[in-house]
Amino acid sequence: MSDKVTGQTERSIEELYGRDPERADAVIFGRRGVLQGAGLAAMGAAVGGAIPFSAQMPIGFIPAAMAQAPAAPAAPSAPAAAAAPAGPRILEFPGKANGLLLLQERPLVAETPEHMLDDQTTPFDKFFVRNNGQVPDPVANPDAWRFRIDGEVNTTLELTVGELKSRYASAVTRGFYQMECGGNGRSQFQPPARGNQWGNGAIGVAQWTGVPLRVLLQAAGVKPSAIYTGQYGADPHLSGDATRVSISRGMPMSKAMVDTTIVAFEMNGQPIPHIHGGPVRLITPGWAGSLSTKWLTRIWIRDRVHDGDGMMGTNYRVPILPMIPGGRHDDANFKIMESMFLRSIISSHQNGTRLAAGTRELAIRGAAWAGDLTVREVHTSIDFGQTWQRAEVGAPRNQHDWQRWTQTIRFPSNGYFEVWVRGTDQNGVMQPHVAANWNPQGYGANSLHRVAMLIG
Ligand SMILES: Nc1nc2c(c(=O)[nH]1)N[C@H]1C(S)=C(S)[C@@H](COP(=O)(O)O)O[C@H]1N2
Ligand SMILES: [Mo]
Repeated sequence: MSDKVTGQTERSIEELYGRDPERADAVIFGRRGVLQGAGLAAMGAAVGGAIPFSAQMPIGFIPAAMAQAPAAPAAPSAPAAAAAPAGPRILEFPGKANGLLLLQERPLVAETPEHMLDDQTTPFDKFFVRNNGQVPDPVANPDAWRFRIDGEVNTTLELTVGELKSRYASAVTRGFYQMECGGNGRSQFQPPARGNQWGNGAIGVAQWTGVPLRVLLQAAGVKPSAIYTGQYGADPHLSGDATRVSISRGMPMSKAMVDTTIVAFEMNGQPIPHIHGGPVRLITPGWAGSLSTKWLTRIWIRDRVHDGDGMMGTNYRVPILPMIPGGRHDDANFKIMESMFLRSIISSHQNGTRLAAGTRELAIRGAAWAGDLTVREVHTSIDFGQTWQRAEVGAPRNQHDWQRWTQTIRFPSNGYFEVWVRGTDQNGVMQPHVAANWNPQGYGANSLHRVAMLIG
């Protein structure tokens, strides 16, 4: 144990963890990887209480209490701003709930912290926002919005939103579908991967209403040469350069033809709000959110894998064979991501929750999901993974819904605990303790979610 920490204040440990987590870990846990003596006392002081399960506390983990910097208000007063820790700011946007985290202003990107994902159906005000370009101007008459399907089809199909709703009324379907950014969980990667540093909150489940893309493709007549979609929206490139597009992704025809891939015009029973891509957007549940093109203008059916912006190199691709984290990569070792990943969250309590002394029972709940798959089991642990208790897991309301789970946990004493949650998918695959399969753009980080709780 280095004397760098011994005898110093709790603040210095937090700072050390913030600055250099690996070194902090070595200093606090020492070479034997067990919390004891001064290290244990310093850790207890830093997390704010005794740690009943300290013997099980694993080396290599940053305590959840220190893992996330608290958010600061969007427009803090000058003195407060000077003192405020460097954390994400709070989004201020018309109609959005107070508490969404502003990750970027241009393009506008905002995350829903896990504890705000406590609704079975995510309402508009809590729904995360991810833009790659500018937000296009809203239109006066949404029903007059036009989009087309062209390329490898017998006849180009051009439709207004009004025509979509009236001509295909009998094909309209609705479902509770996951919308999850391909980079969800990215902040778990060490070394940090390129892109928005999402926690687990680039996810929302809304009820989406629309017409299956398959119905429109069949109306246009898909040629045998059709391989892939190439999708375009009306959002201008950030630079304002009209010859560039903000993002253009595509999917194989097999995904375009399933009934859950829809051309949607309603979110939670209302016209899709402008910021979420209204009047019309694609919803491609279970796969990366980038395939759910907002402000839809064109679906180009292609005779090859689409090569638009966001399709090439390491964009939305994951390594076939693991690579050295932070090391050089070879484009040939990457494959296009399809299904999103297994994740679970605790939504009933925020990281850093304080409970009254003597609290011994607590009802907790959350969500779990796995892209194209379902979640078979959810377990929680309060002793750093030594023992696990099975939660009650609800059924999805339809394919690509998330599953909500509930549980009552029991604490043996007062002190500092971390509630860990871990999902198991229908194939028996579990979430890892640490994000694996590192890749330059940070896809697929799905380590278990941890919430620190201090009793007394
Ligand atoms: N036209 C357009 N569609 C888009 C995007 C975009 O930048 N432009 N971002 C995509 C990405 S990366 C995600 S994760 C989802 C986010 O949808 P939301 O903002 O409604 O939550 O929209 C997708 N559709
Ligand atoms: Mo995304």
